[in-house]
Amino acid sequence: MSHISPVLWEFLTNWLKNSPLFPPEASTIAPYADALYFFLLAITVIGCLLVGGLVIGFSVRYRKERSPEATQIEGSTLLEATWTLIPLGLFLVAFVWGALLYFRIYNPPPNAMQVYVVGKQWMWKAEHPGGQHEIDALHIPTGRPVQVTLISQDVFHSFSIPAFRVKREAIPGRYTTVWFQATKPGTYHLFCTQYCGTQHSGMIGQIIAMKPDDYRAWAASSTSGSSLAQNGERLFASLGCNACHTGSPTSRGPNLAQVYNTRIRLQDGSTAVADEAYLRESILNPSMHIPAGYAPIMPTYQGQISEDGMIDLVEYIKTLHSNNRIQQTLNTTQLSSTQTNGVTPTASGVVKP
Ligand code: HEC
Ligand SMILES: [Cu+2]
Repeated sequence: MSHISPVLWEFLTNWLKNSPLFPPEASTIAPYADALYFFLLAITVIGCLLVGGLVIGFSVRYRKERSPEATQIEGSTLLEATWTLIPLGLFLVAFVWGALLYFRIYNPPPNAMQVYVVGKQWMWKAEHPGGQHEIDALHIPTGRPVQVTLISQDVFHSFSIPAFRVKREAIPGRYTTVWFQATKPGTYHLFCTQYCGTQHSGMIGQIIAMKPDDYRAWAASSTSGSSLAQNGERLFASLGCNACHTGSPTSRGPNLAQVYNTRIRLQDGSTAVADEAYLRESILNPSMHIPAGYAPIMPTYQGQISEDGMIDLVEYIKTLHSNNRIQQTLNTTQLSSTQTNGVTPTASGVVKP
């Protein structure tokens, strides 16, 4: 490695980055992912040249005419230690470097803007808390961390944005998340990178990264008129959830206000954190975790609520007097509440029989 001067290194990596082989580096994580990638690429190329060069060099140098008698060597501790310790060092560097990058990629900043994306054969449906819905497209502001919560409505899909160097599986029945921060305005590819049926190759879309002002203008002009939480509130009423979750101390179901992200004490003595997954499970499979002090009387809503509807409900429960993350939802909700005047959207999200 030390043989490669920084200038040559710079030249080579820049040349590769500008070649059509490489997607643009358009997120904060991209240069870090590429640095590790180039390091691995360099080690591979150098290792390959070294071994190949030695094989050829030794074959010429010790060819039969010059050394008819091969000498048997019974091992050399120095040589063996060298070829063990150098690769060990290189692998450990790759491991530590990779682990640090992994934590960076997997830990979203707490102030990340929230977006939901539902994968289904064969499209991506994006839903912003402010009520903007998009198909095969996702508008985001630059310079701000965005956390995408993914779920699939049917089979496994994979949400991949090469220009941001991020990719995460969209799994049926489970929320997964991925975050990124776009650095350059532009339109980037969104791919499904998990074979998901005959039209898998058509499951593509666009990520439109916009300057914050442009994004705000887009969000204001594209809202459906009601936020996810407002949709959720309507769904909550139309499904009769409020019959048991009235919020009063005598109500049959637990109070859902401020329940989000708190630790719930369960009947069996264990505890669980009421995150998105817990809320989703509680609605689809209420008997799975029963909070202490309540009878297991809640009916299951399995098969009655679409994934979009689930997101609305979860988003509603999240914003029920919760001080956590409410700010972001408010930010986007305010945008839409100015548009709501006179519009009476109907409850969606219920699976029609
Ligand atoms: C028949 C009364 C009843 C209805 C209707 C009902 N629930 Fe429940 N709910 C309960 C009870 C009782 C519990 C606690 C015991 C359990 O989980 O089974 C509960 C638990 C929950 C929890 C977990 C709360 C916690 O603190 O752990 C959530 C979330 C929830 N319900 C949401 C809903 C939603 C959303 C609906 C409508 C789609 C709904 N419930 C309809 C009675 C009801
Ligand atoms: Cu797919």
